[in-house]
Amino acid sequence: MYGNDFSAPNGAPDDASGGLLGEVEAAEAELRAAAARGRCVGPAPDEDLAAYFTEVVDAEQKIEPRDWMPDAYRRTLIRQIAQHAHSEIIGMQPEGNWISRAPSLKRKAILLAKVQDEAGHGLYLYAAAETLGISRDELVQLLLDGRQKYSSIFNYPTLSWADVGAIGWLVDGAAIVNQVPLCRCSYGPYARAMIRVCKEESFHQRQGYEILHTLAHGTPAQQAMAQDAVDRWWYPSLAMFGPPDGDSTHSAQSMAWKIKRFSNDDLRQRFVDMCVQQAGILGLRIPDEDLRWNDERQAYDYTQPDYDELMQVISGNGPCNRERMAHRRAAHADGNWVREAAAAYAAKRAGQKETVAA
Ligand code: FAQ
Repeated sequence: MYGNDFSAPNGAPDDASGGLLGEVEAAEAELRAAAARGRCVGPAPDEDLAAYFTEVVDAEQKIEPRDWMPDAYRRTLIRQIAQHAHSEIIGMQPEGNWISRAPSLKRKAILLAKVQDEAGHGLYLYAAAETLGISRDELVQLLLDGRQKYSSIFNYPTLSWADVGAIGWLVDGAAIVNQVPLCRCSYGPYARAMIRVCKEESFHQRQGYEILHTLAHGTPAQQAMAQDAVDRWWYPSLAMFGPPDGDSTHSAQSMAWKIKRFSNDDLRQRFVDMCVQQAGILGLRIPDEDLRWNDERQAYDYTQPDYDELMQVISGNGPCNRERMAHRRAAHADGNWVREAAAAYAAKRAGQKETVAA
């Protein structure tokens, strides 16, 4: 973990992600324990492969790239991991927009490091997807052709410096709530990538929380800027968890395969409950008149996001979809010479090794 340069105010959770980091550590310990248990050596020669797959999943062990897996399981993982990787890469744009305008050298350095981390997350995830038999080049091409998705949230604009705080607190916060259970995903390479990603996301959420805390305790203009950012990012952040359970096409099967561990609505609820407490400490208001504690459910009642808007954004009609994709395509074209040079260098090195071996 990164250093701890921010003392949480009285009553704030030590970990701005609401103790989720402890769950990541527990998942990491479980991964090690699963590897140490019996059945991870592969099926016997005459064993039914589908039965072996089910047994491994039921026993909370990990499916590894060498293992047989149903085609639909492989396709689901490629879809989800690729969408996740693309989100990390496109997700660099809204905050990257503020690197040169961050209010101090310290803020600039922190934001630069955070945006670089997102690139790193994209790389871990593309690498995890490659273990399923598809290349990173193919995945990138699918994104550029508009045949694979990325998260709806990155199609909203960052209008003020406070938006960088709101992205950290709410967007990274939603990302962690969604991703901590993925540390226990049945596919080993994805679970392992998520453990590292979640540890870093926890730092990201904390930096956003600290930006908002500073603004919310600053001048009236700074307070207003922080509140305006939370007002604009709240509902798009709720929508990140996907359609409501009744409309989620993949949840039931993904949960049966232990790729997803909780439904979209369960995770959304967990996020709301976590944010209400933190908003109180920040001194910011969640923009929902109907938000109130429900004693019977032991959870907050809240207003759902606009799912028609989510579908519009997913289908390419959000405020910034065209701009984000145009930027990504231009960056890809600009980077062509780097890929060519790297390939030529790798070919040269391979040639040298052959000569030495001969
Ligand atoms: N945006 O049946 P479900 C981050 C699609 S990373 C776009 O419920 P599923 C870090 C879904 O793909 C954020 N599309 O689907 C960061 C499906 O379409 P398809 C990304 C969405 O997969 C922070 C259809 O709707 N995180 O933020 C969205 O079971 C700051 C039906 O939906 C991940 O990708 C959406 N919000 O559940 C970076 C986490 N929601 O493929 C930079 C991994 C749904 O059939 C800065 N992914 N769709 O055409 C997941 O956990 C899941 O894929 C869900 C969706 C929960 C997103």
